[in-house]
Amino acid sequence: MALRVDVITIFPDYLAPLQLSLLGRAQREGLLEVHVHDLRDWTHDRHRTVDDTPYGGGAGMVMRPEPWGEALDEVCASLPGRTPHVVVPGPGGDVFTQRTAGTMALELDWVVFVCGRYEGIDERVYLEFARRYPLSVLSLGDYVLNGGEVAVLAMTEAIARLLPGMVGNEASLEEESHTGGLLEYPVYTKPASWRGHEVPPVLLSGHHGQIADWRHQQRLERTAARRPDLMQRYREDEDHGDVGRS
Ligand code: JB8
Repeated sequence: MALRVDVITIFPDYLAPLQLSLLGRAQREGLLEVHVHDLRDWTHDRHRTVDDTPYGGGAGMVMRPEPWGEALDEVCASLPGRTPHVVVPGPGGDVFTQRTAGTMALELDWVVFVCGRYEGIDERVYLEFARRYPLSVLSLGDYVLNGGEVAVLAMTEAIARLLPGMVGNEASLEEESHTGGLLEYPVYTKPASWRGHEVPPVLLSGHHGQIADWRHQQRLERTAARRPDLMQRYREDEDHGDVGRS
């Protein structure tokens, strides 16, 4: 069954990239089905208002609960017999990692993304829909976007490339076995000399054992230099995420 993704947003055009490249191909091949909805379709006033001033005062505007309530009622009931996982991108959520992407690709058949804007969505929308559906607030990392749309693009791409049946992902869906818990080694192509920068000679040597050793050493050095957090986990993890050899 294809992964169904619904996105509710006030900027449907922002999600146009979901039709391109890998995500477009996944849809054409029947592995993914994306439906983007305009939240304003669930307003009833002539100005299609989705925001209002915050109770208690303060800067900015808050998304009104009624359009979200009606939108989620309808979208979440649109596939009889299936239950959506509601995902709200937000800087206060659990961090979305490669493991999150892999778990979602493997275990979910329907994700409804809720894209907030302004100062956020009235808190009662979370309470209402968390009571009715599995609901996660997920953050891309410790920085702030203007809304959830860019996070939905990132999460959907990260998930879709791990879907069973996508070419090139026959390797495990586990982060550890995908990356080995280390950063990647540097890659080069022709020409062997470019603007005075030479490709490391070992890569031209044809000695496959030496090349593998050099690449592994590069991964260790880069990870130690750039991501001491990953390096510490790598040192602590006895089997370095190896698969299946007992
Ligand atoms: C208003 O940084 B974020 C993010 C920021 C937002 C909203 C949603 C997500 C809504 N600001 O992930």
